Amino acid sequence: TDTEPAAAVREIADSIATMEIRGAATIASAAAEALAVQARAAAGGGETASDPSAFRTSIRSAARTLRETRPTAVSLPNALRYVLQRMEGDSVDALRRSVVDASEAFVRQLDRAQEDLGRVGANRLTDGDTVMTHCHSTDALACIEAAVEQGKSISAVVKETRPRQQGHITAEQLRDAGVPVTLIVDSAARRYLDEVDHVLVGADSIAADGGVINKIGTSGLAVNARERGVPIMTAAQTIKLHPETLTGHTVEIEMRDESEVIDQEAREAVGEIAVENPAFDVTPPRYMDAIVTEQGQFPPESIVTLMRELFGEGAVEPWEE
Ligand code: RUB
Repeated sequence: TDTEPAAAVREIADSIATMEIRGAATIASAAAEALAVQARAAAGGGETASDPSAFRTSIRSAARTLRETRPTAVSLPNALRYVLQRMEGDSVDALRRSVVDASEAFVRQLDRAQEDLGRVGANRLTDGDTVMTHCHSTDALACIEAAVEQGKSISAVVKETRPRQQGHITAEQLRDAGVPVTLIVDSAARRYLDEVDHVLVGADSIAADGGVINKIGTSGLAVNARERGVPIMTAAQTIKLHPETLTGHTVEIEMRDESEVIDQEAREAVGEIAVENPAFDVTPPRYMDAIVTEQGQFPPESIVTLMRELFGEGAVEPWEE
């Protein structure tokens, strides 16, 4: 039917679902770009070209397909909201232009926000500091990279991050930035906390109460860091703020396939047991020292003020008809 998203959009959605495209910021820019792909396809010929209403329907349908890929990172629906709220015009041509422009503006803003946030986070780091990381966060890496650019010498203890081992990506990127890296298994984190000056993580969503939703294991790391007296910060652009939590909604934690945890042979050997694989957890605000955004750093308890300012109207869902 004419509301089926373009094949190229389906491909992007599949890449997000299979985690070829992953990490909250990267997912957000891929989703915004996918809407531009859909806009060009829908305006490119066939019956939809002459019909503004069919054009809008096809963009909303593409947005729904993208929305359904992964549930936890709010940057994804926030990216779709940003573009859809700027879709306007009386002709297909004007509509297409508005979607493509909004998509490009979103990606530009995202890149700028990450740079600005990096400088804020870097100010918290001192020459000679060692930072412990969890998972792979482009926002968190921006802080370390900015500190290095400021001439500070920083080293890193990188948690491998089971089951998908995104820590390997972090290790590689830090090495490329000239940061000495020590890779450890997740369960060694507490032992190494005595040797680090900061814990630095990213976020997939930030709730109105200041709760930080990030890769599974973040909350345990935060509790251990507090116990060891090591400050922990989350680097999160404001597109990670979850508007629906303003009205009491909770953030859905993605449950992924057991095959990420246990291979088929081990699964057969172990037999009738349950295997669970939650991808994210919630760190309560009292265990987080600071949320670093492109608008400055905030104690988690005060993030709600910024959230009201940016998403005061609550969570609109412009992809619904
Ligand atoms: C990635 C993850 C990252 C955040 C922030 O999880 O938890 O810490 O998404 O990343 P997954 P960024 O690998 O399951 O997508 O700062 O790049 O937005």
